[in-house]
Amino acid sequence: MNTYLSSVIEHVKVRHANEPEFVQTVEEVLSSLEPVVEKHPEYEEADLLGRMVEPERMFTFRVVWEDDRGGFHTNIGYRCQFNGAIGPYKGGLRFQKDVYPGIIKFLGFEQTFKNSLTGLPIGGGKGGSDFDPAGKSDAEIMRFCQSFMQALYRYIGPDVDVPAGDMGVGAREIGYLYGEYRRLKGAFENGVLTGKGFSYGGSLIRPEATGFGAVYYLENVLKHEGESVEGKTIACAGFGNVTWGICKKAAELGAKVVTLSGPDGYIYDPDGVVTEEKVGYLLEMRNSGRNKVKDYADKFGVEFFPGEKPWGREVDICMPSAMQNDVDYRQAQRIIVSGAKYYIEVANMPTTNDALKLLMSQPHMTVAPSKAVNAGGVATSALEMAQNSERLVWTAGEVDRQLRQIMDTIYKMSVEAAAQYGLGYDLVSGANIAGFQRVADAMMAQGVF
Ligand code: 2IT
Repeated sequence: MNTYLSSVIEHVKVRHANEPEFVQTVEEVLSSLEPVVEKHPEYEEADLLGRMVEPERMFTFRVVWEDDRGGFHTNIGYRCQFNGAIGPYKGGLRFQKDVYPGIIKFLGFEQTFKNSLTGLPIGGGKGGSDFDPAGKSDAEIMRFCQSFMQALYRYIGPDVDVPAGDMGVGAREIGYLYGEYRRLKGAFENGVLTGKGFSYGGSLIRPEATGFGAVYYLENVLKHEGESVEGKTIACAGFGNVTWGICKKAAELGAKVVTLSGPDGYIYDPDGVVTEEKVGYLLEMRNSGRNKVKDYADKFGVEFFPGEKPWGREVDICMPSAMQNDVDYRQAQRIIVSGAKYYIEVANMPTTNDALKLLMSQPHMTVAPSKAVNAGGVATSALEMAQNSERLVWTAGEVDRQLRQIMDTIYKMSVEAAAQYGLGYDLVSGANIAGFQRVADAMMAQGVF
């Protein structure tokens, strides 16, 4: 490997030795950039890569909240402002008990490339807390969000850093966070957060956008092979907001999602999660806070596989849409044997690096990377920001049209970037290169810091 690239990776491995997820994403992205770095010696002269792998800044703060019995609890909050070269920092907040700096950094790094791919003016950021929302009452969630924002508000703003939701943070949490921000600032600056409710500046289609965008991207992939979504079977993971959007759009286009998963196992529904009742039930499962996919099996009388993952089920398309490192080497082997032709990442970094390499080496398979496939979510967040700054509300049709166009462009840019560097039809490297290029140009133009 190029000596400059390998020295940057070595530095990251040493400096972030206790943050394996962050090291993993840096290795994956940087190894794609080899032909670019070879062609541009000026990047090494300006230590561009060495600068890109360090967040511009990162805050940690204490978040104390009171439970319903009057007990106090202390969590840690984070906000990582990873790269602001092409726009205000933008990215979600994750509330989950495993959150630690390595998770926030890997998500912030991925977000920088993803946001660049959207073609919109948004830099990369991410935040969250090790707060576990499971089993908390509505009042507890509200007090936690208020306390979290009391610390966060001084670091964010519509032109500075614009958080949104991620795992554990949906419209309810965004509402409480925004209410506290407004109270502290004494101003209706609703462009400070996205994923808001429609009544106070949220965008139509934002709830659906990540899942819809993933299916629009998939349509491009299938078209390339002379196929279409209609009639296809899809294995999904998780049952949250993103999976809900995929089920909804897939059903609309005549395809069916046949698996869902949760921390407790997975379900197999041969008829597909296609009816309004079934798709709607995913929202109920999420709102119940139980975090059990078995509830779906109980309600609709389908099979439940405790403690197992859906990978290896015979389907046309795998869309891991739950969380990072869901598919490891062994799961990837099962997918290959199952005969699935399309591996479309949806969750952020759902595949370990060795599993990703294995899948990409299969001549009968097409692999698409999450930073391109799930970019419709944040792209629609940027459309929400545009509406907020214009003091306008766009129709669902208008937002959906723009979302589709953005996804088509991301696909096309990825294909072209890989071809330009002689890599052939490689959607993974293409997305890394195309996302990198815009941030690199902006950083080179803005001087060394
Ligand atoms: O991973 C992601 O892109 C998100 N969680 C959405 C971020 C956003 O700002 O809408």
